[in-house]
Amino acid sequence: MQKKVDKIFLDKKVKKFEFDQKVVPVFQDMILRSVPGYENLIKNISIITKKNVAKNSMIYDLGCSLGACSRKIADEVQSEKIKIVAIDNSEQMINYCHENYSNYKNITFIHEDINNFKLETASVVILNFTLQFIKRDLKDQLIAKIFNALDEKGILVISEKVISESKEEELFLQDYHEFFKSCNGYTKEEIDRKKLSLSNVMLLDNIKTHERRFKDVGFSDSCLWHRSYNFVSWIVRK
Ligand code: GEK
Repeated sequence: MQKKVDKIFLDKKVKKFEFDQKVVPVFQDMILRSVPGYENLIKNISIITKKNVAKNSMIYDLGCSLGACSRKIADEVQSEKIKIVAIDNSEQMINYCHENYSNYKNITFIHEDINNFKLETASVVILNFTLQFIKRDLKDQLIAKIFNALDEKGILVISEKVISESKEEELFLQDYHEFFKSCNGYTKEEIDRKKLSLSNVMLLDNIKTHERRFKDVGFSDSCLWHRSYNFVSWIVRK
């Protein structure tokens, strides 16, 4: 995995954020320095998957970026019987995966919009910080599609940055998150520029809205199993 340092927002010109050729080489550095608990999430998503994957069934990693979840699962489960399908609509991300991870024989990397992709029956579906990039009017139908694709005992593992219900908590957690980023070497200017670049691209909900959506599409229950500041993850059961 490449280890180039993310300097994208040292540039004063701010453009709408895209997962493009500039982001690919710095993506790992960017996500590690921006998402508190990321490594722990990846490790534990592989463990959660190992516990739930059914024999000969499909695992989907939707919005896979550079396939961190998929690769960790393939390493952890170590069975030729599992089939992981990792999908991203960034051509550059998927090209990188094709070029660098062809040794992962049970992962198929696909360039596609997950809103249009037809899912086959699966025992585990992962949305690790992907729903937050899906347009508001498409979020419900994506979660419903995942519900319909999961087998009887299937699970969705979903991680998201969330907003708070109260203004006070929102400011409090934002302050901690920005301090986390500054401790990881980002300047105030870089933090502000990235925030601007992500406005109207990263579309966040609060915890209640997510949990209501899981219920509304038919999931029986959701467990918030991980939280670091305003970054949370659920295991959602059919
Ligand atoms: C990880 N899960 O490292 N269809 C397919 N992919 C999409 C779509 C879409 N409609 N919209 C956005 N993406 C990864 C991290 S990053 C999260 C996920 C972040 C993709 C987008 O191209 C990007 O690669 C990914 O979702 C979100 O565990 O960078 O904060």
